Amino acid sequence: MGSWKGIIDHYRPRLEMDDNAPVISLGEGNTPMILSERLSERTGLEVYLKFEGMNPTGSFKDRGMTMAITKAVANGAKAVVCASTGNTSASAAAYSAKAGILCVVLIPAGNVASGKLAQALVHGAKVVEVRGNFDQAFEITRKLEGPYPIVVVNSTNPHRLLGQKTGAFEICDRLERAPDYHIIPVGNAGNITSYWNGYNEYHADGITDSLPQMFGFQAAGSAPIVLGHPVDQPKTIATAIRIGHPASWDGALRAARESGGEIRSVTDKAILEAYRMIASEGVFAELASSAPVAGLLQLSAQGRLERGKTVVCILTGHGLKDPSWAISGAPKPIQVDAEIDVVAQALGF
Ligand code: AN7
Repeated sequence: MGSWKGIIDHYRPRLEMDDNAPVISLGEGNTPMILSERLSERTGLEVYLKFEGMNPTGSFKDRGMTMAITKAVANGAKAVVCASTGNTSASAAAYSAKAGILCVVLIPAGNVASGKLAQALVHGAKVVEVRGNFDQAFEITRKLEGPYPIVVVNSTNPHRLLGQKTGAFEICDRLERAPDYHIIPVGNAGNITSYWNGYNEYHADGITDSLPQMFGFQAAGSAPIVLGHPVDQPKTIATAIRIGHPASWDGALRAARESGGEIRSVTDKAILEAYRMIASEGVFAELASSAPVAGLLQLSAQGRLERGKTVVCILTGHGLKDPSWAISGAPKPIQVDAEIDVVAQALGF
């Protein structure tokens, strides 16, 4: 689609957008859906990886942020704020820069991947590091709106969730049907809620004639929905989903229950293995984005998925956000003198 101009332009009638509002877009959406031959062979399913890391700021957050910032600007806002484990802040910073408004981000000190912090800084956001975790930063953020002239652009902002459902539309448009299974990481649980809304909208309008089973995966050390109670000190190497008090908890449960799916957890070890597995097939997604692949392998090993069916895993963010995990687990590069013979020898020729 050579003329792709972002999700508002493409899906406007489904997004409750005022026709005359100036659209703040960086060309988000229309992300690749990559058939994984290896995962398909291993599981006996047709496995697609929807690579949301290919959005303008490297994560799915851009689908909701184009909406939230467009609406904020239309309503006269001069400043927005979000709490973030990193990707929301990167996206909010970029779209605010595009709109020419102030962006404030509250992030958990020491627990945001360096690439995400770099993005917030380079786009000129006011970065506040909170000595605490995401949930604490989020609680403060919510209390800023109302008393202060600032709009919250976390996924509690309804425009965010409207935008994010376009991921489901793209999948159905591409497959020309709904997938049988949808597997997605769960942190604050906004995205699984949005996808379920999107699938239901297409189904209700008769564009698709079925609905996928929805499987959400939390990291084992940060799995409040699986445990059935909030986690005050969430732990996981997948910092993007290190969230113990998810805002859209009910939405995630509804998606799982209504679709016949489940909210489950995967260990950090399984996440890291999945991260390396998809990288070995050419797809570099961040740790949190590897949770659904770990989840696919778990579900498949337990015989929970019917062979021959179609499954889509949502790879929510790009691996370049946090290259440290890629480097630490790989063999060291060989260093040689700048001589053809030396290079050839080092290569074993
Ligand atoms: C790569 O950026 O919460 O379940 O503040 O960055 O909709 O929260 C990020 C979440 C999955 C979880 N994958 O999505 C934030 C933030 C990646 C993420 C999630 C996030 P939700």
